[in-house]
Amino acid sequence: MTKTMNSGLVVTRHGASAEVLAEDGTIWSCHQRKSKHPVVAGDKVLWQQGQDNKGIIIERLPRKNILSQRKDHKRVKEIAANLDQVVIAFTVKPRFDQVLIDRYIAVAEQQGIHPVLLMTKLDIIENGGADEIEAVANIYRAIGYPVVASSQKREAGLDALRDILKNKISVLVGQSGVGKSSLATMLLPGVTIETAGLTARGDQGSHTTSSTTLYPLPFGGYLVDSPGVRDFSVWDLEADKLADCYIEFLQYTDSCRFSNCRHINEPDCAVKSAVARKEISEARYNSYASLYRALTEGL
Ligand SMILES: Nc1nc2c(ncn2[C@@H]2O[C@H](COP(=O)(O)OP(=O)(O)OP(=O)(O)O)[C@@H](O)[C@H]2O)c(=O)[nH]1
Ligand SMILES: [Mg+2]
Ligand SMILES: [Zn+2]
Repeated sequence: MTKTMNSGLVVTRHGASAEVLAEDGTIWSCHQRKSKHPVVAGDKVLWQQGQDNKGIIIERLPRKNILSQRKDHKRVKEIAANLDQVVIAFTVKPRFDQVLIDRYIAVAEQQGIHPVLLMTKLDIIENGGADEIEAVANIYRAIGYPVVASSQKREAGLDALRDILKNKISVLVGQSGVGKSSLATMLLPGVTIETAGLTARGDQGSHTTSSTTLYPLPFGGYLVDSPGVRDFSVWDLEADKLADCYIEFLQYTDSCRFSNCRHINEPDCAVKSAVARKEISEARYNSYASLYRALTEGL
């Protein structure tokens, strides 16, 4: 007797086994053979029932996109697949890092995934740093990216977040400790994701969330919570496509003197002129230049 082939959505993976959400809403622990393409949260798969109430992943279906980080020259770490949105969480504590935001945006744009910015811990921001962080938020609003301000502690910004996440597949990313899992827990009745205070993490600021996991949202759509990053100097990006990922540069790039202008030190660069006229944010341009150098120097 041939076994029925089922379709499913990968919830999380640990080594050779993955949790798969079946169409009837049940979750199956499935084995994946080594020879097959490894799956990550968000992957669509075909699977069959095996022994011991477990499943076997037969095939990973083609991906719409994949969010990944390059660990070094050889290794790429895949985070999640088939995403509509990357929700980039940022705040003043543990540390504000605009270049990290721009790296996530660039990776998302390169994969055709919509970036959304999520300011967290508003209650802390209001005690210091509010003006600077609001100025940063306005840079992204001006480019056209949605920015949601939130506080898990005050339960603020949750309706705006629900509106953005509704009926979409979104992944929460950002530095470790910005409060991703805390907010995800607020949106998921009956689910508690482990979170930890910054002091409990020690000097190294260890990650609390250790695996990337997909959760069905009660109002429609899915949210993937991922372990935060501390620092990633290298990303899975192509240097010569980087300018295309800075969407506010696009209206200028055709006017550069050289058609292959890198917008670094070429004469008559329309992007740099726009920065001088303050039509492009200097902070965004600087992050472009530093990321371009990092990618070409192979750091
Ligand atoms: N004051 C305040 N603290 C918050 C808020 N949101 C989260 N925290 C605290 O920040 C700390 C880190 O929160 P987590 O949700 O574990 O952070 P995370 O981004 O998931 O961290 P990783 O899993 O390591 O990536 C916890 O102590 C939370 O209680 C907030 O809105 N206000
Ligand atoms: Mg977490
Ligand atoms: Zn140029």
